Amino acid sequence: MTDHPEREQDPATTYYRHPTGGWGSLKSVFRHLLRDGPSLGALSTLRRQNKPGGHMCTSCAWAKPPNPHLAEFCENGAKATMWDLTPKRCGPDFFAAHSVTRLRDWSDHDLEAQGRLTHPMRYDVETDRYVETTWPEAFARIGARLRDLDAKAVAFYASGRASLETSFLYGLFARLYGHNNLPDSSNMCHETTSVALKKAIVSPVGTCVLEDFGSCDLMLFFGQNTGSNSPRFLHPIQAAVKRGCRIVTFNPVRERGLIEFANPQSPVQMLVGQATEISHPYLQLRPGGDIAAIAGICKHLFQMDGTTPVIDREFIAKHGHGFDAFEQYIHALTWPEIEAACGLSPEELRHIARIYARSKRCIAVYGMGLTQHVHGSDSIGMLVNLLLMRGNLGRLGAGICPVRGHSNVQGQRTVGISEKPELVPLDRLAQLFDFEPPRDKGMNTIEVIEALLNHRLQGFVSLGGNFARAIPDQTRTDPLWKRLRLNVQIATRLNHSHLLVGDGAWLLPCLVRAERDIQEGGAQSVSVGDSLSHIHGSRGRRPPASQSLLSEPAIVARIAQATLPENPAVDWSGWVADYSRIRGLIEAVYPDQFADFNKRLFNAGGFYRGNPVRDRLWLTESGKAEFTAPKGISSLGGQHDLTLITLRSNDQFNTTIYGNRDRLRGLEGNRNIVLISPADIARLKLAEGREVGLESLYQDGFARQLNGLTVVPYDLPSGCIAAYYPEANALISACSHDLDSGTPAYKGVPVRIIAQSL
Ligand SMILES: Nc1nc2c(c(=O)[nH]1)N[C@H]1C(S)=C(S)[C@@H](COP(=O)(O)OP(=O)(O)OC[C@H]3O[C@@H](n4cnc5c(=O)[nH]c(N)nc54)[C@H](O)[C@@H]3O)O[C@H]1N2
Ligand SMILES: Nc1nc2c(c(=O)[nH]1)N[C@H]1C(S)=C(S)[C@@H](COP(=O)(O)OP(=O)(O)OC[C@H]3O[C@@H](n4cnc5c(=O)[nH]c(N)nc54)[C@H](O)[C@@H]3O)O[C@H]1N2
Ligand SMILES: [Mo]
Repeated sequence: MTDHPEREQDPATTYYRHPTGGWGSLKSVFRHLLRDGPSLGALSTLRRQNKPGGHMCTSCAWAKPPNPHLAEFCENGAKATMWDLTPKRCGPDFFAAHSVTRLRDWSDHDLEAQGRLTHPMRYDVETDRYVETTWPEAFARIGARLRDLDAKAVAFYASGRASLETSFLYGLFARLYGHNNLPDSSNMCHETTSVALKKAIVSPVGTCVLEDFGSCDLMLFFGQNTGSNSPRFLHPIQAAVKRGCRIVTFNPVRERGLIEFANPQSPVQMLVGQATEISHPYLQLRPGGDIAAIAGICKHLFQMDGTTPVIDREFIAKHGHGFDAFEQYIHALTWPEIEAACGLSPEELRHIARIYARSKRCIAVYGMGLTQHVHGSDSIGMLVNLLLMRGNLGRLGAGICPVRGHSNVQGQRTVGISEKPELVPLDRLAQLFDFEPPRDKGMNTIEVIEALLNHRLQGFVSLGGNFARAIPDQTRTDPLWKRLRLNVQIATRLNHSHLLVGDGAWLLPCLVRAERDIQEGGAQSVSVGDSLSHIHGSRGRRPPASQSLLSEPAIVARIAQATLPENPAVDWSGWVADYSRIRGLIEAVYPDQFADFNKRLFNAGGFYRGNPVRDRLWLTESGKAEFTAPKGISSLGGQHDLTLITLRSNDQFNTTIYGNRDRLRGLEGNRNIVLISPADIARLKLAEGREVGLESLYQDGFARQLNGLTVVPYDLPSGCIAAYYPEANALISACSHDLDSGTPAYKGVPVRIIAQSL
């Protein structure tokens, strides 16, 4: 690890001295800009990023405001665009020089650092190399192989970056081919949200719009790292704090972005080095302790509710269902069990209950800290309970705000990328495209892993992403991929998933969103949906990285064409010639949400898909919002000493590792580290800098171990340790996931330290 001087002096604290944003973020952007020597054109692309008529950033899904800043991008958005527009190329010469077996020893960072993929490639088993192929050959052979396979044993994965147009075609292709096997990166991410919010309020997405952040007086943050993962959200937060809005954060890790923030867009803050203090208070609860913490706040609210009412009983009588059972559940909980589960004292929770009781308009914000747990859905249900207790749904300045990850992950799910047939208007698809769609449930991510482990999976098509590295249980799954009879990877850069291949593997390079997309009908635009359910058009203008690239819609359509029989109702070539026709199809299938899609494509700030919850229309069976009780008070089962959470740094985007500096956490130089509190280091007789291994204590009959991790002292609650994603994924069992949605429990891994790595 680093030999950072400040840490030597004071191991108990983080040693990052500067606020989020500020000069640190500008320096970080410029380092990335200069490293690859991007063209002036690439730099000018940033000027148009996230603005009407420009291209929508491929980093996070945070909202794009109607009145953007001069530079409406953040450090990470700039990195993502520069990464996409790198001048480096990874072409046939590179693959001729390196066997696939050899490349498997490379890190994902080194693989991606080779630059953009330039040519369609086929894996040749004899020479163990990717060799150049032509598009017609690739499509013909992929189509023939797909026809040969059992459709139900093939999965079409999508990473949440592909546009609405591509996603619609991909979902339609899957159903015409004969399956609903459409796992999505969302299955590892906010699937918990889709399931839990659906149960409570039917809307599977957040209820807030940007206006709400302008009028709330309290924001509760649960397990969302704004500074690293959705930095542009810091602007409305900072403005809210300035107006007097209070921010309370629940997170085992003291994340810099939620502590203080200096706005790079504000010359005054930059010059005088002044930052806005963000969270007050900041509660470092135990991992998986959110249900207990929220239950504790609710318990206090019941106790405080007297002559001065703090529970909105009028709202509950009119709009809530199941309140009595919920009240009984809370009464039955004892303070010792609440404290044991979350690590926060009744006094600390009373303080928050008081803040909440004084607030008139509260927004609850959350991320992976809630969703990636065995009882993740129940935590979200509890958060809805908390909001309902004071009528904080369906009015201005209030609501629930899951912060989504990939730039179009929420959008994809609304246009048919779903393994759940009941969520897709199959009858309308049947009518429009004259076929009988499959009605059986498809595989989600966990079920694809199971099918791979049971040797039932025959083929895999990947629309972006790095599935083999993003999933849990890599040691078990890695050797099995090469048994597949087909593995098609549509990608922009080389990654590890492309190297776990056997006969029938294809690597198909595509355009990135900032690049010009010219089809028969002229220059094309695509569209994406953001975290606040607004749809934005996006137009790329940069010249493509290679003449041999195709767009994602074109690749999907041409594989489909090569696979499926002729169908006069399905015009793949015509649709790809003019994407506005695909948007027309989306409008025809989803008329309520996408009315006048083409006309509204470039509305400033996007157009809103709408959410009945904003008008207090509850489409549940009871006709009211549902209070729910959790299955357990803690997301962690059994007795174990240490819980591992897996973290992202601000120098990565998922499995894309830009570099080794976790600037906001003050960590640098090495990602093979394990963060442990100084108290636990002493208790476990470890020492800073010592190399250790971790062993999973999850009981499913398989041993899981990870060695070579350097101990780094860090401010964490006792019993909580942390390591980076994806490096730590081999420790996580695919059987350990949210019970309702199947989202892997990446933030609740029972482990023990094995004193010395072997
Ligand atoms: N720079 C950058 N931006 C990204 C990404 C990236 O990798 N890099 N990824 C994108 C994607 S796909 C996603 S989904 C989002 C993810 O963004 P986030 O939702 O912020 O996800 P994480 O960083 O995985 O974890 C969030 C926080 O949860 C906390 N946490 C862990 N366990 C618990 C718990 O039990 N309770 C509570 N209350 N907190 C807990 C962690 O300390 C961490 O601060 O970001 C998107 N944006
Ligand atoms: N331990 C642990 N594991 C996790 C998580 C965690 O918090 N902890 N988080 C989970 C979450 S939230 C998510 S979303 C998943 C992420 O899982 P994925 O979405 O599958 O992974 P990414 O790392 O985002 O995918 C990166 C690859 O996408 C390709 N790519 C980039 N841009 C484009 C494009 O424009 N088009 C195409 N076709 N390809 C492109 C590049 O080849 C790049 O290598 O990981 C999950 N895994
Ligand atoms: Mo995600």
